[in-house]
Amino acid sequence: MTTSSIAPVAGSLPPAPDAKIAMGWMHTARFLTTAAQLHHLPPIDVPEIAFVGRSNAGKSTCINTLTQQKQLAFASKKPGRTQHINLFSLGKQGVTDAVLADLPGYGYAAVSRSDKVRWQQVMVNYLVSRTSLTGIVLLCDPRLGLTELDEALLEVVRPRVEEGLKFLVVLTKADKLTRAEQAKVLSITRLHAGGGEVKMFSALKKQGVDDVAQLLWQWAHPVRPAAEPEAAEADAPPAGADAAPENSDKNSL
Ligand SMILES: Nc1nc2c(ncn2[C@@H]2O[C@H](COP(=O)(O)OP(=O)(O)OP(=O)(O)O)[C@@H](O)[C@H]2O)c(=O)[nH]1
Ligand SMILES: [Mg+2]
Repeated sequence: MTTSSIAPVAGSLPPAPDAKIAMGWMHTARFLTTAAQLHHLPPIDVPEIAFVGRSNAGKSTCINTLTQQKQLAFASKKPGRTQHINLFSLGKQGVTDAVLADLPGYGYAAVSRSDKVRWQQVMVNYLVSRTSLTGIVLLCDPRLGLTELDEALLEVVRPRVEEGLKFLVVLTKADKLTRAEQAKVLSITRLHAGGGEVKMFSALKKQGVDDVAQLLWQWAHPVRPAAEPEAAEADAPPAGADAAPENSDKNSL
């Protein structure tokens, strides 16, 4: 394991919502679409949060646990279960205000070399160029720690994290570790994540679920900077002029 680190820039996050609000929001998740290629993904105009990590790390299970739905994402004992980018919409009253992306895992030995290379290219392109990508949740089995492949992913996303992309390391399967082991791996991973957020999580014991849900809610509902009075005045349309629509709908879901 190398000692590279990644430190997200401070963003303007709203105060953490009540856990019930965050979990209620998560529970609204519904399947949106699935795609094997980047260009098959629909453009979206709400924050997109991607779950990435080694095969079998627990990405799909984490999504099911957060959304309190047993089979929203395909989880399996067999590594390599998720083979497409699967998108899920979140939002009350059917109004999408965020999207979760479940990505295929990397590092699965039984995959052919050509499939590995193809998937690596899709994933790197996704991480580098997906404009709606607002946050990345890197899932990691704490018994393995951040592996070389995870470190390579950190390098790929580093420039975007430095520009404000949100980043969280979730250490899954915490139920496999004692409390003392959890404390140790948390502090080691925090060092590697260079001060970035790291959280312990167990789908089995429901550990860390509220915490992660609250953080993702914050990512998806950033505080909009208040317009400066002078700038606001200068930008104000002349009396009687029609206000421009706030959003063009060319990128809508
Ligand atoms: N004990 C325990 N097992 C877990 C936990 N989370 C996931 N697992 C198990 O880990 C295995 C892999 O889980 P998945 O959610 O399918 O992993 P994935 O990262 O989506 O895997 P790929 O789709 O292959 O990339 C399954 O057998 C899960 O039941 C957890 O918190 N505790
Ligand atoms: Mg999966």
